[in-house]
Amino acid sequence: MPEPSGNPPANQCLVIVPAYNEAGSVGQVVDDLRQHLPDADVLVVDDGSTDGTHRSVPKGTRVLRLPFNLGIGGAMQAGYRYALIHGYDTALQVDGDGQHPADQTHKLIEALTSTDADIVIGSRFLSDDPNYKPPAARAAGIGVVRTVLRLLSGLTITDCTSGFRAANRDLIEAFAHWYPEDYPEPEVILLLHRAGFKVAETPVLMRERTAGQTSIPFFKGVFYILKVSLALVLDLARAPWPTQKASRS
Ligand SMILES: Nc1nc2c(ncn2[C@@H]2O[C@H](COP(=O)(O)OP(=O)(O)OP(=O)(O)O)[C@@H](O)[C@H]2O)c(=O)[nH]1
Ligand SMILES: [Mg+2]
Repeated sequence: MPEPSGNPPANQCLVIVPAYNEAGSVGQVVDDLRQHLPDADVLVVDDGSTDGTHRSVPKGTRVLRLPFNLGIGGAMQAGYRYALIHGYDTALQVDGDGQHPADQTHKLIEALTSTDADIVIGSRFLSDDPNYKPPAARAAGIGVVRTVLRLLSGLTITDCTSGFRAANRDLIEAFAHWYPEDYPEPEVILLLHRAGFKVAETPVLMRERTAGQTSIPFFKGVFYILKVSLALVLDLARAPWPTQKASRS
């Protein structure tokens, strides 16, 4: 892809919607985003879907169709690459399965712009929501990853697997060049923290995916926990990434 050029528009926000076989939900996700964030642009990253996801995206919405399935990390990196090239200042991540209500996006943006955080993560565990609780096995798995992350970094991020996030321009630049693969969300937190970036959380409401299949059934969930925990330990051996914040400012 070409490097950024020209004079990009200032103060713009891109909502990146990763979608893999989300034909049943992505249309509503985009409509809701347009209603609640009329000034933001929306980019659906169709990650090699085989169910015609791109045809369910409302007309006039940007769609980046990847020729084959890269996985969530590759899909996110592609979205951030788009954000960098087109000069966006803020990027939001909103899943294409309907779990992240558009009316909660303001909380992320507010937390990002009113604090010194470089990335804000929407946490379902910080909000007292009578209508939605993640399944017990999923909550327990997230608890294990949270504990590993805390032991390795000292950081407590309650919803460390949440993909509902807002990132600033520095991180758009960093993520455009590299993003962890496979189950990337907890690794991103550890790597950013080690590099001196500020990771914050804010309470949000979430809900069940509105259509489609979970990608993490029980046994895959156990594998996920082991794999992510090992990846986090190995990340301690990496050079801090992205380029340390102190040397950028
Ligand atoms: N699973 C999976 N999701 C992808 C991929 N590429 C993009 N995505 C999107 O990434 C988002 C998060 O994936 P989900 O499968 O919803 O993961 P999750 O929210 O942790 O788990 P459940 O919603 O409970 O299944 C969704 O919008 C997916 O459509 C991929 O290769 N695999
Ligand atoms: Mg989901």
